Amino acid sequence: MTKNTRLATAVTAVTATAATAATLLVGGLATPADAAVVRVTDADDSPHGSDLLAVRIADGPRRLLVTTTHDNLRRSPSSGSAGTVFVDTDPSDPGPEFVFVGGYFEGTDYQLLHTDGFGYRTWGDPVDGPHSMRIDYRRDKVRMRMSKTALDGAEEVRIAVRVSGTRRDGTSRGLTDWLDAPRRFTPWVAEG
Ligand SMILES: [Ca+2]
Ligand SMILES: [Ca+2]
Repeated sequence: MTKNTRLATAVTAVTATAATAATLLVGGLATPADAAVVRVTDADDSPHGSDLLAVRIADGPRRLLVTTTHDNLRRSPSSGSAGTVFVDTDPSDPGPEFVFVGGYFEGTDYQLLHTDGFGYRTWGDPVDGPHSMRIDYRRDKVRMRMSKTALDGAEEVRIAVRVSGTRRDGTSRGLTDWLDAPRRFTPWVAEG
């Protein structure tokens, strides 16, 4: 069994479990039943409320939903909490093709951009396609939603996630938290 086959088997197993769980949640379904779902957890390893604890990817034929769970999200701008989701849609082109950036406190905005890599200098024009971000302060969750039109119709994706925050004195050193490790992508997820 090749590495990719093992990975595909694991992802399929997760999808099957998610489908079973989804059938139990009658009403109020946030995820279409035809979306492939993958969950990844991250350690309680940042002293800041933005600390990333889990990421859920739901990849369907019409949209990609990325839901992140944090330690404690606050409305106050003093938290400085923000997140960046790098989306890789093309295995033949190294690095991410899209980047979704958003502030996690009240009054901030979000944007989906084209990119040619992880660094700010490689970020390009805003994407002309439906996307949105919603913050649930009670459950400490952020949901980023990208239509497949916006993602150039990508049929499989993988993501890397980085969050950050600031202290009361405005400093932010040591408060950056990546999913798993810096610039590390999740396994590829093929749309359900
Ligand atoms: Ca973390
Ligand atoms: Ca790529």
